[in-house]
Amino acid sequence: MRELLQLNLGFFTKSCLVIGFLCGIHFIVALFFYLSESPLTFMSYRQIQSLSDIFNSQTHKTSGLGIQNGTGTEVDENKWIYTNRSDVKDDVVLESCPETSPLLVGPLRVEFSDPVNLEMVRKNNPQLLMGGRYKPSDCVALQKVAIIIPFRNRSEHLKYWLYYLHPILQRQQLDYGIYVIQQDGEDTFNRAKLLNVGYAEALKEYDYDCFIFSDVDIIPMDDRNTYKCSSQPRHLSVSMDKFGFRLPYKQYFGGVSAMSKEQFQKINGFPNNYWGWGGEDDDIFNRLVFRGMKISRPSGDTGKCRMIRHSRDKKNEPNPQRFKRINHTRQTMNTDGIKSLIYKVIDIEKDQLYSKITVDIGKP
Ligand code: UDH
Ligand code: NGS
Repeated sequence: MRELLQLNLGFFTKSCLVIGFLCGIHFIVALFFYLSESPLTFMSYRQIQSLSDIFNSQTHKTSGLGIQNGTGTEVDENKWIYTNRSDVKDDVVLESCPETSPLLVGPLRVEFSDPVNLEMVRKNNPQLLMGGRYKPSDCVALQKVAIIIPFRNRSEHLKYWLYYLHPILQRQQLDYGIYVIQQDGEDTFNRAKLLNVGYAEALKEYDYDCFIFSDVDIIPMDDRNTYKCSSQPRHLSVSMDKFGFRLPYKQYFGGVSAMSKEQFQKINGFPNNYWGWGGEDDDIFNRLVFRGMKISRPSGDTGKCRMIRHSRDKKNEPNPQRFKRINHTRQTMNTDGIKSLIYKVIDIEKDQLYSKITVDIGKP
C-alpha cells in the first residue's frame, strides 16, 4: 500500500513538472509571436504620435480622410498612413483631391432677376476666409488658383459673380483666392493692365500656380467647367449666351481664361498699353501662339455661360489703336508686359468674399 502511494506521488510530481515545462514553452512562444506581430514594435515615437492624433481627430470629423469608422483597427490605420500620405496639416494626414471632384452637379440655373446682397453671400459661404480664400478641408487641392477680376463701377455685377462663383469653386475642390483689381480714378479703363496687376499682387500673398482671369459679368452655367489650369492655356467662356452659345470667332480668347504661372511668364504676361475697349484679348491670343502654345477649351455644352447684360461703360470706349496694336504683338510682347509693369497700390480691402485692391495704373 505504501509502495503504491509512493509510486503515485512520484508520478504526480513528474506530471506537474512536465505540465509546468509545457506551460513555460507555450508562454515563451506566445510572447514571441505577440511581440513580433504588434505594429507598435516597429513604429517610431513620431508615428505613434500621429496615429494617436488621427484617433483623436476622428472624434471631431464627420467625413473624409479615408477613415470610415471611429474604431478602425491599428492595422487599417497603419496601412492608410503609409500608403496614402501626401500632406500633413495640423498633424492630420490628407490625401490629394481627385482629378474630378465628386461634389459637382453639372448644369446650373443662372438668373439675374432675383436680388442678391453681400451679407447673404457671406452667410451662404461660411467656410471662406478673409480675402475670399478657401481650400478643401478633407483633401489637398490639385492647384492653387488666384482668380483675378478687372473692376470699376460694377458692384451690382460683382454681387452676382460672388453669389454664383463661390459655391461652384468650393464644389470644384480648389485652393483659391479672389482678387478684385479696381482701377482708381476716372481715366480710360485698361483691362489687361489690371489683370497684370492682379497676377503680381496675388503672388505677393500666396504661392499660386494657376491664374484665372475673369470679367465680372460672366457666370458659368455648368460646374464641370473647372476653374483650373491645363497643360495649355485654357479658354473657359467658350459658349456665351450673348453669342448664341458659340464662339464669336475661332481665335476669341476674351471673357474668362486660365493660365499657369509658367504659361503666363512665357508670354511676358499681358500688354499694358491697350486703353479702352477691345483688342487686348486678341493680343494675348497672339502672344500664346507666338510662344508655340495652343488654346485648350471645354466642350460647348460644359462651357456654357451667361453674361449680365449692361450698357457700355463710361471711359471704356472702343480703342481706335487696337487694330494697329494687334498687328505688332510679335514686336511688342517682349518689352511690354509683366516685366515692364508699373503701378501703385492705393488701397487693399479684405472681405470674407474677396480682396479688393485699388490701383493707380496711370493714364494713356
Ligand atoms: N470693366 C469694369 N468697369 C468698366 C469697364 C470694364 O469693371 O468700366 C471690367 C469688367 O470686369 C468687365 C470687363 O472689364 O466685365 C470687360 O469689359 P468690356 O467692356 O471689355 O467688356 P464687356 O463685355 O462690355 O463687359 C462690352 C461693351 C458692351 C456694350 C454693350 C452694348 N449693348
Ligand atoms: C472683337 C474684339 C475683342 C472682343 C470681341 C468680343 O472684335 O477684343 O470682339 O467683344 N477685338 C477687336 O476689336 C480687335 S464683345 O462682343 O464681347 O464686346 O473681346
